[in-house]
Amino acid sequence: MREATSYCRICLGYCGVRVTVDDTERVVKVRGDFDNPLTQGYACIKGLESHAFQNHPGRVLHPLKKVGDKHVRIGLAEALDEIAAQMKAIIAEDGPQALSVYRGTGAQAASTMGPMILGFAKAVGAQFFSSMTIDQSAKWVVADRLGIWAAGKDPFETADVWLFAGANPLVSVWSWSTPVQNPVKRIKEAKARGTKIIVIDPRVSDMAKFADLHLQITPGEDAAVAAGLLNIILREGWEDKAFCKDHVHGLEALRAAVAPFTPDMVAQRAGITAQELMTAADLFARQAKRGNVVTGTGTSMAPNPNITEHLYECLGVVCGRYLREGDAVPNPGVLRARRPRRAEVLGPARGFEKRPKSRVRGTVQLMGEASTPTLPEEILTPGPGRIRSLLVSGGNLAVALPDPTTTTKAFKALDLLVALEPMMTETARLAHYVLPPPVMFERPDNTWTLEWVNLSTPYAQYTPAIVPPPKDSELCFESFALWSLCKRLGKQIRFAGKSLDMTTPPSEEDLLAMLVDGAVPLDEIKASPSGRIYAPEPQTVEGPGPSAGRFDVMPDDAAAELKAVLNAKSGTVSGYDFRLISRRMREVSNSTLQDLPEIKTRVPFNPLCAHPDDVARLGLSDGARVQVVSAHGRIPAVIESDNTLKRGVVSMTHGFGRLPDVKADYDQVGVSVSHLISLTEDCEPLQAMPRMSAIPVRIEPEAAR
Ligand SMILES: Nc1nc2c(c(=O)[nH]1)N[C@H]1C(S)=C(S)[C@@H](COP(=O)(O)OP(=O)(O)OC[C@H]3O[C@@H](n4cnc5c(=O)[nH]c(N)nc54)[C@H](O)[C@@H]3O)O[C@H]1N2
Ligand SMILES: Nc1nc2c(c(=O)[nH]1)N[C@H]1C(S)=C(S)[C@@H](COP(=O)(O)OP(=O)(O)OC[C@H]3O[C@@H](n4cnc5c(=O)[nH]c(N)nc54)[C@H](O)[C@@H]3O)O[C@H]1N2
Ligand code: SF4
Ligand SMILES: [Mo]
Repeated sequence: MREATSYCRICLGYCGVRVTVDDTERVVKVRGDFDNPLTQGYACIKGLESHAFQNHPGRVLHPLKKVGDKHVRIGLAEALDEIAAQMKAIIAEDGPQALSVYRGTGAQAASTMGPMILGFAKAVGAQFFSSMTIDQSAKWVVADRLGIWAAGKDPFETADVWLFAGANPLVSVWSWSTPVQNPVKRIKEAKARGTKIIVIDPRVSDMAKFADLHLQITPGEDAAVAAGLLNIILREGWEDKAFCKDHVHGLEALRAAVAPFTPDMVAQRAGITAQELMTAADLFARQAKRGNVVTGTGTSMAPNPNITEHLYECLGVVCGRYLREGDAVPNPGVLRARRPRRAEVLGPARGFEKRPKSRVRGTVQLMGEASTPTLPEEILTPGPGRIRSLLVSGGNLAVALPDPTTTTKAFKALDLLVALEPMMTETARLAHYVLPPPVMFERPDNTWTLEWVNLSTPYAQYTPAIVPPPKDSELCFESFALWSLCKRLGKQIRFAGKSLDMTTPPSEEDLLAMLVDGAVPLDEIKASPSGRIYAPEPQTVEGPGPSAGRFDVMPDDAAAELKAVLNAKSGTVSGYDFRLISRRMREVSNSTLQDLPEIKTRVPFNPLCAHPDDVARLGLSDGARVQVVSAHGRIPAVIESDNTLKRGVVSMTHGFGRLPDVKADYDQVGVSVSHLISLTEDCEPLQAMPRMSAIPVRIEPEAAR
């Protein structure tokens, strides 16, 4: 037995861990690393059980090829030859646009994966999809329409106030601008500093339990709530007038557009009191001088995500809640080179208008990516440009997408489906080839991804591979598979801004080293196995440059969307008296980890949670079997009382269940909520984001059928 130091990469908490390895070089135990200066011993159940993921009997240990209904072993080189030959044939017949790739959330488990997949797509000319456009695509729309503050938002660490809307980072351990490493500790520290926390969530979420003010709103009414907050702020004159004068365009148009959203009207729509809304506006804009808003999947999956996100962002804009000239940059960069931070707006690029639109629904590309919810339609719609091949890395798209019936049909219609995937997931089951990579403790890595996404502390960690791949396995890094396919296709792949040598495959260590261009040499980072908080040369925010732009707070398209919100009928839809909301569970990560023994004992399936009064109103009791019915589908569920929910709201976690054509018992594996969701109806028109929260449903007792 020996112990080694590493960090968990299941989510972006990147918790430092100590890993026990037995004499056969198997990881047998994982615990939090108290020497890690950032996460200080914290690790959640997922990380503590990650050895069971690595040692899972269902893990794929050899490349597989689908022959008939079965997957059989194939040598890696042979598999790569066959995949490349098929890609080549498809390109010859239909052009490279008939190829596509999808990067899932598993890409955060390996820093090299994301840039390599992008490099592959660019090299071969394949269409690029990612989980971002089935997750929080509204954020990209808003960056493109409203603009971005180049220096970044006010840091959480120095904020007087923070508003969380539709985000629960204490469970998701994910956020765009809040530190999430050891998140409960971070929130407690913030509260001790006097930071006021406002939470907008239909549920008394884990985050809401720490809130100074919680608006327990009716799901799907965030646009009205955010408009209502802006209306109060602008009416009372609580905006930062100097900031608006220098950096904002369209303030009067915004003022006029939000004016109809009076406190009484919003209160009625959102099921809160006018006083609560006014208190929130006062706390955010008048009492506090610094601090911003962070949204999550609760708002991006509910209806009208683009205007909702726009208005929540505008709260920070009109109050000028950004790093200003002379402010200290919290993390100038450790692994990543420092870049100038300017106190200026990068004006709205509206890039989505300039790029080609999708042939199937005219949906836009965001940041050059095609829209993931349109992928099944892209595959199933005949004609030039039809997608015939899909390579999935770090994703379980067959489960992640709405409407598993259509999605499965589409994936079966592909000429070529390749999964770079360690587990026999539902997507892997459909794949023509499965190429398994080494998992977490079998691979070296560094915290580059985290520093790129959101890390407010100048911290870095490197981990070597702690154990070799399992004996007699044939695994390959995603980077190797993608490089090898490019080589076979005669294409040059680029990574970290450089063209890779196409004669000798790059090692994972080479690629990791290529990512690092910061002030601290990689060797120095390697010398602190538990990670280290560095003290880089301080950096301050510079003044604006000559090409500074302005935030556009009410462009015509956003105004039209807000008008539609104003005119929309609120309240329940006839025949569907509940609203089903999305929510994440601590024990699983989307579709992963459900099968681990310890996790199974805790969450064997995904229950339907409802307020106890609603359970009683339905004449049911805990454990009763029900059917959840939407306009799109029906699923079985077991009901569970949960007094954190607002009355009339039910919640259920996604990522459970099997493919529609696999016989599976709900009690054993749960069920996919995605049967209740349509790929085509009720979608955001711009980027086709489906309505995946605040879904109108009814609950039928099982006996009624
Ligand atoms: N344990 C765990 N962690 C995860 C994941 C996981 O599956 N499990 N998934 C990862 C992924 S892929 C992502 S994108 C992130 C997401 O991270 P978050 O966005 O923080 O996701 P959730 O924890 O589901 O929190 C969403 C909150 O939105 C609320 N909500 C639902 N509908 C509405 C609404 O209409 N309005 C408002 N205001 N709130 C609403 C829900 O009650 C919930 O508290 O988490 C990541 N981390
Ligand atoms: N109904 C409903 N649907 C949803 C959501 C919802 O809230 N409700 N949430 C949406 C969101 S936010 C997202 S991001 C998507 C998630 O969509 P996906 O990212 O497609 O789904 P995951 O289940 O996170 O898949 C991650 C995969 O990565 C694999 N993996 C783990 N480690 C490695 C590794 O080292 N290398 C490789 N190559 N693979 C690895 C895992 O085994 C797993 O299969 O789902 C979306 N779908
Ligand atoms: S919070 Fe849990 S899953 Fe996320 S990195 Fe830490 S231990 Fe891993
Ligand atoms: Mo996500």
